[in-house]
Amino acid sequence: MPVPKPKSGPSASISPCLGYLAAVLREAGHDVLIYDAAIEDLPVEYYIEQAEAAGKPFRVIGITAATPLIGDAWAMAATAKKYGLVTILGGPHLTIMPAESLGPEHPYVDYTFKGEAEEGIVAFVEALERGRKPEDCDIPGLNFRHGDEIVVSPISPMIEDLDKLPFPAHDLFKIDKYTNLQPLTDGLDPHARSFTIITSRGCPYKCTFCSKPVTGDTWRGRSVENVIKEWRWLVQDLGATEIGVTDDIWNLKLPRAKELCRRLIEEGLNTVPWVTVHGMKVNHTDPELFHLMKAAGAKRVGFGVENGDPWMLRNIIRKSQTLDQVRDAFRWAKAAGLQTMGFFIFGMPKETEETMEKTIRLALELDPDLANFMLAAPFPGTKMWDMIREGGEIFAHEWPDYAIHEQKARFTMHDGSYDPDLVVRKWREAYRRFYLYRPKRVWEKMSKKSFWLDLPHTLANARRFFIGNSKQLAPSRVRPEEPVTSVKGLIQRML
Ligand code: B12
Ligand code: SF4
Repeated sequence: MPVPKPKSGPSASISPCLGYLAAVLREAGHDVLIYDAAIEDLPVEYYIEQAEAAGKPFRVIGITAATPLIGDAWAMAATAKKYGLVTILGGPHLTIMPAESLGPEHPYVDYTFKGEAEEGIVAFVEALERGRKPEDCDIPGLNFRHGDEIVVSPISPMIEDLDKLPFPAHDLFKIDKYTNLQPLTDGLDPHARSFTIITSRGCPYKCTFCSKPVTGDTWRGRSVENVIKEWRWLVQDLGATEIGVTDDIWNLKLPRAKELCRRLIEEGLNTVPWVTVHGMKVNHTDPELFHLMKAAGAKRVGFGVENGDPWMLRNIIRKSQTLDQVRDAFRWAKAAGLQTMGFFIFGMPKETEETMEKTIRLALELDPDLANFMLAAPFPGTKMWDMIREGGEIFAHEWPDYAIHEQKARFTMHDGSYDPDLVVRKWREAYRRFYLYRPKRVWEKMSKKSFWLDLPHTLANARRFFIGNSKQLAPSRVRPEEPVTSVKGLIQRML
């Protein structure tokens, strides 16, 4: 097939699930190709046809998807089906909604998988190899059609001893394409070779916006030695220049977190900067941890702050942390010389102008290097989804509406306590007040070389954050919008 003109892929981070699944399959003797649509220049057909031409056609395609990307997963499965591949979908969305993708509108999906699949995927592929139907092989987590019925099996058991797993197949990723862990890392190094590492799985907390069926209620940590071994591979053999720790909560056990830092220092692995991509839990920190992290090479730490109102934190978000703990963590991290990121959520149920104002003020007070204000999204499988289904209405009807930067008011509540348009306005105001209305911050940003190198991207982001478009308002407030065609126009609109 003709080779399409390469597109320049956006920066993205290595997906641990693809790495782990590829690793166990490779260990079991299978040939594996990792295709990460986020960075690939060529469509998946190209690789399928190339393998066919080489006389080693692929037989199975496994596709992973979080909720906002499920439509892309369906499209890829449909493409692969045209070439006769067996298609299986797994990942967060399938763990929560295993049956949806097996409905009659998705005939190209053969199987879905619920839960962790390091054991299941190997059993699945081996069944096919032996000419057996995987559905006859009693594979926990595997879901399939049986006549007109959809059979959903119990979730695959969580892997207790993570040290038994091979390291993710980091070497199978096109690492030159992963130059930036994700937008939130703000281009620590625009030419980085950015790897990710996951030192633990799961989280015992129960935040209401979090997809708990995916993370599980328990925490399983890898041993420090096992983590160090993988870290050494990344730094010494694969030339990592930036590492993202992507655990849900890597610092749950404070002594273990400190031990990991000490070992990184002892091993001389502290030369490569690392960041906690997904945030640390503030109530499992102390000043010593941050000093050790700094000495161990950490550059930037993120914290889930979520809201500035103690009642919201306790009763609606159920974050199990206090504002004092938030303040302490930021103070200690800054004192240790670490850059900080704060994650804030706007528009949880019961949110009012006053609670959102408190969130903005808290962000200004904490003054992290990066603040990320997110609009609350009621993902299926969360407590928040239940709350809104009981007492409100969800506007987001398509799964892509749940994506990170789709700035829409996604729901309202029937008791009249919630104004979705106000939520969107306050959320935009948060960005303006944090990033624009403080001359010192604007100057800091503009004096960095990376700001000018990344200007087109920055302007595109600014336009989305500060202006949005008419479709991004709640249905009751749709207004016509004039296009912004110049920097001057952009600044005028922002102000
Ligand atoms: C790392 C991470 C990221 C990284 C992604 C890195 C990457 N390229 O994959 C970044 C920071 C970019 C990110 C972004 C987002 N994330 Co995120 N992220 C995570 C996190 C913390 C860890 C994921 C992970 O690597 N786990 C370890 C691996 C080994 O487990 P796993 O991914 O679940 O994979 C296992 C199984 O699911 C299964 N499996 C997975 N894929 C497949 C495929 C097949 C074929 C099979 C058979 C099995 C299978 O087997 C795997 C091995 O056991 C999870 C939380 C969590 N604990 O899952 C949230 C999580 C996945 N993210 C979430 C969300 C909401 C997002 C965002 C949408 C953020 C937002 N609010 O808008 C964005 C969008 C991501 C996108 N483009 O789809 C939600 C997803 C909810 C949902 N319903 O989809 C989660 C579950 C967080 C939460 N608890 O709510 N995220
Ligand atoms: S602390 Fe993080 S991972 Fe744990 S439940 Fe809350 S949001 Fe989810």
